[in-house]
Amino acid sequence: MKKLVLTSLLFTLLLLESTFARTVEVQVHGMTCSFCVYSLERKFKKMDSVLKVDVSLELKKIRLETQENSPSLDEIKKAVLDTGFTPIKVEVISK
Ligand SMILES: [Cu+2]
Repeated sequence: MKKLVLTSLLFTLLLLESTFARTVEVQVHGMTCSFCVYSLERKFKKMDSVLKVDVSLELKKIRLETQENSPSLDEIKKAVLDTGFTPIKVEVISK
């Protein structure tokens, strides 16, 4: 019984690990209101490899939880540009 619990716990941890493979933060120029936030959220939510989107108007930052190697940092930059904003800095926070 104990072994089963440990095994399932380990499995859950592994699953979480692969679900949140990478956190990326993007500093964005040009965000001024909640519509800006909404359009960026919508853009990234459409991407299959993006698991979680968090846009902060206050910090002018997008925080993404993505798959390990996708989307590429260039694709992230392009998505921000396509939405009408300027990506100032794209960095991988954790992997
Ligand atoms: Cu706006």
